[in-house]
Amino acid sequence: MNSKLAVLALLSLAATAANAHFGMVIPDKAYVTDQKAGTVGLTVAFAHPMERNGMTMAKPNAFYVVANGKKTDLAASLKKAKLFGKDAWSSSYKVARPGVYQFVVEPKPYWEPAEDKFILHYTKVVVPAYGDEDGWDAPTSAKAEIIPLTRPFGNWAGNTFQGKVVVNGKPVAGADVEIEFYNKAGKKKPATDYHVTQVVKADANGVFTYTAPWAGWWGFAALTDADYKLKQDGKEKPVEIGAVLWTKFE
Ligand SMILES: [Cu+2]
Repeated sequence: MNSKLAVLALLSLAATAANAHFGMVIPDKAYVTDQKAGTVGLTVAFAHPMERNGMTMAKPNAFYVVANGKKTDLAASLKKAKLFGKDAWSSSYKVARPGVYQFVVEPKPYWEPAEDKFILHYTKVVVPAYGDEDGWDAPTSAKAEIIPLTRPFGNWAGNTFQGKVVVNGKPVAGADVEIEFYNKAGKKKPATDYHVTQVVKADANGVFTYTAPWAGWWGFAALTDADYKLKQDGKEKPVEIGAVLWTKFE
């Protein structure tokens, strides 16, 4: 390869690195406080939230809510929607009782030719209702998840958030955690490509720490390699398992 091509190849590698994919499940309200406005609308998507690029999301394998120790299947509530011009999903759920509602999406594995692998982001958001706040750190049944160590709601911009990365019920030491702001209105302009995605590592116990600099929805994606492969065009390919948590800072 001549040097110009080499530089171009490096540039395209750099572009993918700065450009993280996130499973998304974003409620239209972060807290339910009023019975008259007890319905939560949800956007379910796969996107680059800081750069506002969508990716086409197939119908998820599973979508459910866990609250008061009970899991309720919401797959039938999913409707086609768009985010950043690409196929996404929407849902709505009427919250009738006090509780802490964990909405969980298990997508279909997404084939990413640029990275020669599948991406599978187990994604959740935690919405408290009517003053209840018990059980915000309860595990769901997802294969991979971030167990919050900081209550994942009612935080201020500038608060520090901690979570534990867990796959198959076990903490993942040293997991890479990518963090992005949901730049919904496009008002945040990253200073450089390096600023698009913030990166921290989990410690030996799978615990990571991040301080959100400004208000809004922030996504935390803990990335691990699956212990299995999936076939694409007859060849076995690696699978990136992401445990994603969205939380809002005010
Ligand atoms: Cu992508």
